[in-house]
Amino acid sequence: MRNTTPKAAPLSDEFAAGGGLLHRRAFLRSGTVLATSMAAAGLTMREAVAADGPEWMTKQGAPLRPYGMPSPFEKHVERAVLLPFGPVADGTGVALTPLQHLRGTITPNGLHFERSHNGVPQIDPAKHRFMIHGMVKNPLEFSIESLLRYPMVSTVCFIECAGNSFFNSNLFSKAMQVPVGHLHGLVSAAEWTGVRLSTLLEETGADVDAKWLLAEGADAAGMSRSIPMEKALDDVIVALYQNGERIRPEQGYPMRLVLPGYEGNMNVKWLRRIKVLNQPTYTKDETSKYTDRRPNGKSNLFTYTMDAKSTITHPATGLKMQGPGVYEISGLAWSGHGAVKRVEISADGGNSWADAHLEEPVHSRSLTRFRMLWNWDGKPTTLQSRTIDEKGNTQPTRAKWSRSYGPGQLNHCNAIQSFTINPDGSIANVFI
Ligand SMILES: Nc1nc2c(c(=O)[nH]1)N[C@H]1C(S)=C(S)[C@@H](COP(=O)(O)O)O[C@H]1N2
Ligand SMILES: [Mo]
Repeated sequence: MRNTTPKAAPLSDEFAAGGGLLHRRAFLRSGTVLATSMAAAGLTMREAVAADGPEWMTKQGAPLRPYGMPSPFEKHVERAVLLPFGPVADGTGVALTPLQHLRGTITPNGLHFERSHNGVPQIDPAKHRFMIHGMVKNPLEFSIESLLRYPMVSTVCFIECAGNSFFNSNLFSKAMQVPVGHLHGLVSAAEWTGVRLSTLLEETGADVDAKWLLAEGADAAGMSRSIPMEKALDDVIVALYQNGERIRPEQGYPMRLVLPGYEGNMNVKWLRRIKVLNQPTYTKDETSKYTDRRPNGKSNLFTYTMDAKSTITHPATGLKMQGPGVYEISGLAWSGHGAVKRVEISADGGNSWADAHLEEPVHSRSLTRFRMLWNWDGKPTTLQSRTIDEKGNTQPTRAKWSRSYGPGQLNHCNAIQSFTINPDGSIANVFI
């Protein structure tokens, strides 16, 4: 993020809301210059071009290689690995997407977040089998080779862990000062390609009163969840490809379920079987875990859809301001209910709001990039964003979200994220 000094102060009609939020046209009018002036460096353009080229123009570059890797100068761009039980259980935990270092809407495969309950199994695709059994007419076993012969579909969607944003949940009474990737990086988006689950269920056939499925993974956690038949027949994919290449081991190689919009936990990785049933199974992952505490002490079961949500990623914790001036605020918005319709930004702690620009295409149930121009006057300022999705869902303040659940509630936190920009350029996570 670079600061710029506008040549002209914004006109009053260029402000979109309080705290310095600007309409997009203000950037053009201000004649903002982001680059270094060559005149200031004492060079004419002719002298600068005639001077010796950079060092890397003087020798042959690195040889061609079979699989590309990021530049060594980007080493700091990596997932944050958090192991709640320490190194004794290093397959249990999360690896969070570094949102503060990414500017697009699709997560590179090496940076897709990971949530695993008992490590990543190394599965030989030649030996892997996927079964559909239970209340079906024709139980079937599929090899990867056979699955690759079915007609495929692709869906661009996010996967979000129900526990995403846990640092802002009722587990914490104080806002944690960690990068935005730690705060909200249990969400990633990819283009998933595979076979519709409905295509495979058509082949096995299902009894008329079969209303539920049990999906189980081939990891040491044997992670399993119940899935309503209605969702299975609607848009669930048995995915084999992630952004065009075969799914990464961390994401479920050689195959996983993708349930667009539903909580991450149900997207069973390393999928080995689906049992067709007439009732849910009440597995450990849908009873002791992934249930929601109500204020009255009871719990909600089967809260599938991930709510409308957003976070600013630039500027955000993990980054630093470069002085007063014009910045582009940018961030990510999403909703498990459908497409993001609007994103509003506030630069005065929620007193006034203005619509951000949404980057096209806006995919239903995927990450949408929003942008808004902002003139920071160098004073303490609190930035917020809130999504309004196509069904009218939006985000509560953190105080309201916190009250609507019981103590210790961790999952499904879609509270508005607030970042305070301090005069020294530091950025803080704050609870409002
Ligand atoms: N078999 C199996 N599937 C699993 C898990 C697991 O530990 N084992 N973790 C679940 C959880 S809690 C989430 S949030 C998503 C995470 O998917 P990702 O690691 O590809 O981001 O996978 C789900 N599927
Ligand atoms: Mo999760």
